[in-house]
Amino acid sequence: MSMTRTAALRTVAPERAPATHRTAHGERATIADITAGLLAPQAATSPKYLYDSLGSRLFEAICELPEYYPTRTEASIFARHGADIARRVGTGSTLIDLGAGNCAKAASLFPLLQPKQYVPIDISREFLNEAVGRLQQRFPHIAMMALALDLAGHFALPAGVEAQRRVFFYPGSSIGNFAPHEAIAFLRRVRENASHDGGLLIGVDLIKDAAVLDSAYDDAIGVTAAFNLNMLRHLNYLLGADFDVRQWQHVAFFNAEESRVEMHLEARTSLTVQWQGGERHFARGDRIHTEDSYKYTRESFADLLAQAGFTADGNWTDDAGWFAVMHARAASA
Ligand code: AVI
Repeated sequence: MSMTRTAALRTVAPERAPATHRTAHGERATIADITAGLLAPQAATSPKYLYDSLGSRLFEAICELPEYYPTRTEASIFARHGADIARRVGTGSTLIDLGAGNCAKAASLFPLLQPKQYVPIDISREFLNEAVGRLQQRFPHIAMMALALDLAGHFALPAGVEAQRRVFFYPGSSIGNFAPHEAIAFLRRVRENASHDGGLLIGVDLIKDAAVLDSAYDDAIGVTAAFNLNMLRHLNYLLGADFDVRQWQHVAFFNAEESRVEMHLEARTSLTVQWQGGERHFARGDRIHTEDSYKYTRESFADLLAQAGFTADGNWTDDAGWFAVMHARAASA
């Protein structure tokens, strides 16, 4: 993953302190996971560590940037094609929101989709409960059941979730933060939890001109750079590490061969990072690979859906063909 915002950690990283005074706040498994990535020949970290509380707020700011087209383009597709999408999905479903956060995207579709039950899933219970409490007042006729679940591994929906007409909602192109084989594995787990008459409504970012992609992930005022660099503060907190953020720079580019935007943090100078139980030297120009954001064509994503046990059944896009909302049905076994 895994990593999508679904697994956002929502922790708070304190200001930088000398390594000797630092304490690791991460759980043992987290520390082992990050250490293995930092010591790998090509240093890498899971993008889930981008999302401490500041990281989550920086991501919200990214969504408002003129360069970051996915959020507004997806919203424009729902605004323009909402009635058609609702006809395909059907009303009266059990709408299961994967990585719901503040539930705003799903809530904007309630008038069209008129779900019978709404099941938002997020890793943070407090965050969800607050959002669902407010939503239930606005839509008292929709049954709501908030679930705090980590979707990184196998998951099973509890008995209180209606078994019929389960429609999984996964907007925002978060699926792109999985490598394709991980995306298939994740969507297979979703398929296992879908009823025979269930489906999936998903946002997919499409391949486009490299210049558009490069600037979407390296904006003029540096919000995405701050989002990426903030991971180092988070790692300092989780590992008790002594990353000096000023010694690193944000690098992002479209890798056409892999069909993904890559984000890296690059050492601006020769340096050594220490943390509890490890250290690594980085030469000037060495990088830590922090995120991939895969881009698809509608055809290649339909193929991926088929490999996960879904049959593509309708898609909607914007005039420029930059983003797609796709609907798929659970294919019969
Ligand atoms: C959350 N996810 C879909 C974003 C993306 O576009 O891959 C995360 C992001 N990374 C940099 N900018 C936005």
